[in-house]
Parts: sequence; structure tokens; C-alpha cells
Amino acid sequence: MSFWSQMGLQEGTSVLGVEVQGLYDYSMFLITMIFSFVSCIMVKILMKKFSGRVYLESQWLEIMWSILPVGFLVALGLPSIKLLYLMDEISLPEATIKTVGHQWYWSYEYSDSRGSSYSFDSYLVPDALMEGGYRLLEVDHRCVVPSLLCMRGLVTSDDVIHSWAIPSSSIKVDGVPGRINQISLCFLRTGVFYGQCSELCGVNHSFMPICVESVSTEVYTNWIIENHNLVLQEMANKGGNSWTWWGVLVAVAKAVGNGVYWVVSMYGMFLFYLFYYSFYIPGKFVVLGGLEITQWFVESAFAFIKWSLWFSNSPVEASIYAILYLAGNLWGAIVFTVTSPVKASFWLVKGIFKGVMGLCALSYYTFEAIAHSLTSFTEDSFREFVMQEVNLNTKKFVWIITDRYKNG
Ligand SMILES: [Cu+2]
Repeated sequence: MSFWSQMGLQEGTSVLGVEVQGLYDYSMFLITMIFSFVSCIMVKILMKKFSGRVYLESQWLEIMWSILPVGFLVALGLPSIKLLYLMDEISLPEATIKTVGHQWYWSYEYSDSRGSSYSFDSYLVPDALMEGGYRLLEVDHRCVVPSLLCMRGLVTSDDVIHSWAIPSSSIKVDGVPGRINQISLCFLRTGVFYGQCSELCGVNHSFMPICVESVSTEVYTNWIIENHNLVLQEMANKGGNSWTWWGVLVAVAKAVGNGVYWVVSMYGMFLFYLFYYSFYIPGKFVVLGGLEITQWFVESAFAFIKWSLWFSNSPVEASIYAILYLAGNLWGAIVFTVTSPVKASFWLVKGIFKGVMGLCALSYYTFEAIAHSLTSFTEDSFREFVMQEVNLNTKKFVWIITDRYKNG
């Protein structure tokens, strides 16, 4: 979170947050360089007379002062555009947290597990300062998220437009009534991160803070399972023991139907692929090849019959035609064998073509390398580490969930 006399951005708590920080530092560096250079030129213009008796034009100078600014703009715009698109990227999230804005509090919903929905409201704690907390930032129930695990956040609103924002993670999503916006939640470490409603929503707009508690995958998974079990228990208690033989029968029939459907669909798929690859594909090739050979044979036979008829009518003409035809074919074969230098030149052309293509590929890869170095502000080893941790946590999450569901 921010601290007194802070100059830059908050310390990044998500991959995006770190990247945005990198972009900020990089653009500030470029801007400072441009500003100082232009200031120097302007001071020089004020101090000196930039005029010469023979210095009338300079093509080279004009080309440079057109191309250099374009280069700077690209260097500033490219990383920005890349981050903009990365922000919308939701890469295979494990679970969903739904955030609903109200006048004037937030509510969180954890609903995609076991058919139950665990939700709670999150209100400001008015006298947090007295309890050692941060003023106007602490809430009674924090939004709990796992760290280093990909989650999906859905943000919407119940009344007016709100905005769910956590500056340190570069998150700001508008909660619009009647619309659902989504955001990727992947925090780099455990901790408590603060934010505030960032869209003017009424008199108590300043008093609906956002407080996210990032915990380890194990803690999160156990927490969500416990709460879902509590909700399920409450639902069962409310419903009472109102089961009937009819209900049991329907449930059993449903289960049997599901099983039969599953088995039948599996076998159907198996038989389909078996038929497709062992009969259809080979059959298709045999039939098509046979058709082609038959077509060639029929065409040749037809041409020969035609020529025979012609020969029976006017033998001289037909013979001359046949001799010319065969000689033409023979001449073609002779030319092909004698003029092997042509073949060599053909290979040369092919080689040149390949070389040009290789040069194009080389320039493409060079461009890609430059674009990569321009657009990523974190080290490759850091990103690899994050990916490894995320994979590990995903496995842990799935393992704990399946284990718990098996047992209870
Ligand atoms: Cu607000």
C-alpha cells in the first residue's frame, strides 16, 4: 500500500503490477532523455544564431528528424499496447470470485463448487485506527484469494456504477449494473492489499474500501471447503428430512441414466474413431487412387480409338501426326537430358530464393527479439519461477479439492 511521501507507484503485488511498474520506469527514462535533449537544443537556439550563408538544405537531417520521433513513439507505444492486451487475458482460472458493488459496500460470492454458494458482505470498519488498522481501509470481512494461483474475478453492481480497484496489482474494473466484467487475479505473494471504490457512486463512496487477503493455496482451499460445507449443512437443516421413496427412485434412475449415457457415449466415440481411421481414411485413398488410374486409362484408350478411326480414314495424315507427336515427346526428353546446365541454374535460383527467405526470417527474428526486449520488464527467470509456482499451486488446489470431495 502507499506510504507517506511516496514518489513512485506502489510495489507490484501481481505479475501485471510488476510489469506496469517496469513500463512506468522505462517510459520515465525515455521521457527524461527526450526532455533534456530538447531543452538543450532550445537553450542553444536562444543563445546562438543558427544560420549559415551556404547551409541551405540537409536531406539527411530531415530524414533523421522524421524517423527518430517515430522510433521513440513505437518504443513507447508497443509495450503499452502489449500490457493493455495482457490485462484482459484470463489464463485458465481455477475458480471464480464474484464481486458485487452496492451502495455502499462490497459483497463477495464464491459459487463454483459443490453447487453451493458462499457469499458475504464486506463493510468498512469505522474505528479501525483505534484497533491498529488503517483508517477507512479496513473491512469486517476480507475478500480471500489464493496467492500464485490463477483466479477469475467477476465484477458487477447492484445499483449504480462502482469500480473495484487494487492499485498495487494494477486492477481496476468497473462494476456496471446489468453487466459482468472479468479480470484475472493472480497475486505474487501472501499479504493484505487495499483499494478503494474508484467510481463516484454516492455520498458514502469514500467509505466502501476493498480489502483483499492473499493466502497460500492450502489455506484458501481449506477455508473455502469449510465454508461451503457450512452452507450445505445450513441448507440441509432448513430442508429437514423430507426425503421420499419417490425422490430416492428418481435419484437412482438419474444416476443409472448418467452412467449408461457415459458408457454409451464412450463406446460410440471409440467405434467412431475406429471406423474413421481403419476404414474410412484407407478406403477413401483406395477409391480416389483407383478412380484416377481408371480415368487415365479410359482417356488414353479413348484417344487411341479416336486416332485409329482417323488412321482408317486418312492413313497418311494420321501417321504424320503420330510421328510428329512421338518426335515432339522425344525432342522434349532430349532437351531435358542435354540441357542439364538449365537444371543447374534452376538449383541456383532455388538457392538464392532460400537465402532471401532466410534473410527475411533473420530480420523477422531480430525484430521479434527487439520487440520482446522492449515489452517485458521482468526477467525470464522470474516469470519461469512464477509459472512453476502457479503450476504447483494448481496441482495442490485440485488435489486438496478432489481429496476432500472423495471423503465428504
Ligand atoms: Cu464508489
